[in-house]
Amino acid sequence: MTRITLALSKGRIFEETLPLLAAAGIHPADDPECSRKLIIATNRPDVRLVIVRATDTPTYVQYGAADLGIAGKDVLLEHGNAGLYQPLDLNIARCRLCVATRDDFDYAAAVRPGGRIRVATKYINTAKAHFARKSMHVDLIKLYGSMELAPLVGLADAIVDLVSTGGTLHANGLKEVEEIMPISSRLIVNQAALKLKRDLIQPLLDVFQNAVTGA
Ligand code: PRT
Ligand code: MG
Repeated sequence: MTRITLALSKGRIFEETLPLLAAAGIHPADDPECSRKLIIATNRPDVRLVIVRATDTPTYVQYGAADLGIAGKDVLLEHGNAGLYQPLDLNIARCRLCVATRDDFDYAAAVRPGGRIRVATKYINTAKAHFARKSMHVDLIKLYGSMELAPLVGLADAIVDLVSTGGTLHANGLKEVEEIMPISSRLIVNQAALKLKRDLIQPLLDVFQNAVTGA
């Protein structure tokens, strides 16, 4: 039997994907928030889910360990598009990628062409490109989480991070000084799988497309 594997991260992407799966008649057998299983069966014997770290989703799909996946544009920009077909913006897990500083930092004075700024982020490639467009020198410091701490303890002048409600920035005395881009999650498909398993994958793409456009 031909079978397809969909890679998802638990948390907001899993939660917001459930209605799309339901529209395709696919219902997971376990909830990854409760179960420790990493491979989750569904009501359809030819569809299974694998639960991966959000930043690892493109890697599983690129190598064909998963046929499809759902990942944030933030993650995809850092990963690159090698081996991935990106047919659909699912418009879920929306937020924005921003520059933020301490409330008392003069960002307007810092962002002049030729200026220099120290930025902590997990989005090194995207941040580098952003400040290069502004003709600024940037010293980038790679972090893996809790970026909001960096400006508070003098590790960096600014952070590049995702903002949704703004509550985390506010709680830490930070302010959003620039939006880099809006972010949502995209469906990604392994290019070889799309050719070899088209009869299983294409109907899923069609249902997702209709669910997204409200058709
Ligand atoms: O959490 P973990 O370290 O395991 O991994 P992850 O953060 O990579 O995964 P997850 O599940 O938290 O995020 C998966 C995807 O959801 C991201 O790649 C984004 O595309 C998307 N997304 C949408 C968000 C947010 N909204 C979001 N608000 N990802 C993270 N956040 C964080 C943000 O980094 C900040 O720390 O939430 C905090 C800000 O939220 P507000 O509401 O206080 O502004
Ligand atoms: Mg997170």
